[in-house]
Amino acid sequence: MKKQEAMNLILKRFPSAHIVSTCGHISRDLYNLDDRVENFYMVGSMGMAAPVALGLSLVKPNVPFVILDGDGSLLMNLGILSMIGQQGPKNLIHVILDNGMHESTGGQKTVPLKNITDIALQMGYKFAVEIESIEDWTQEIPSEGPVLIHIRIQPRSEKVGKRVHWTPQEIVQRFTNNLTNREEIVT
Ligand SMILES: Cc1ncc(C[n+]2csc(CCOP(=O)(O)OP(=O)(O)O)c2C)c(N)n1
Repeated sequence: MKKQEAMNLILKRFPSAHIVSTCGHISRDLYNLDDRVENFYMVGSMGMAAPVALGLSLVKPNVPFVILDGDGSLLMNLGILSMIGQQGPKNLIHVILDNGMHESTGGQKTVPLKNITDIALQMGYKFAVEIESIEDWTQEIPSEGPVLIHIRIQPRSEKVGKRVHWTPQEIVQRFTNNLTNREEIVT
């Protein structure tokens, strides 16, 4: 599956979720696909999208959150799986876009993510699924979490889109302004 296809599936399945995306091309791709006020583009800090989203999901338990993580970013902070599993936020969906590399910095190979769905379940996630192709997506993905969706994506074949033009301060400002007024559950 292409990264853009995977992102479109996620946006369609969780249309009203606030999304915290990891640094590099994943945030850049989300920005170019759909620059919503509900997007929090994590600038610079690999491995920190998931902890930020965990904190938000605990403070705003009635708002759905999605993490768009990379395999490299998750590996940078694998311990977050145990923290999310232990805290058990029902409103948190953790998506790993796994291209087997650090695409953003030139394509250096990552250590392969094996059985990450089993590990997540052992850690306390309520549901975990590995997706190889669009056909796999037909199965029911629950919206009550914590859920882990491990999507294997192809290396990029097209040019990467433009950089996020918002400053980190602007990203925080528009995201939090929007979130402050948001309390209802809509998945
Ligand atoms: C702690 C830290 N180390 C290194 C970097 C540099 N860096 C930015 S994005 C990236 C690769 C991210 O890989 P992955 O999460 O797999 O996403 P992909 O680039 O493949 O989309 C690296 C190494 C960083 N931002 N933070």
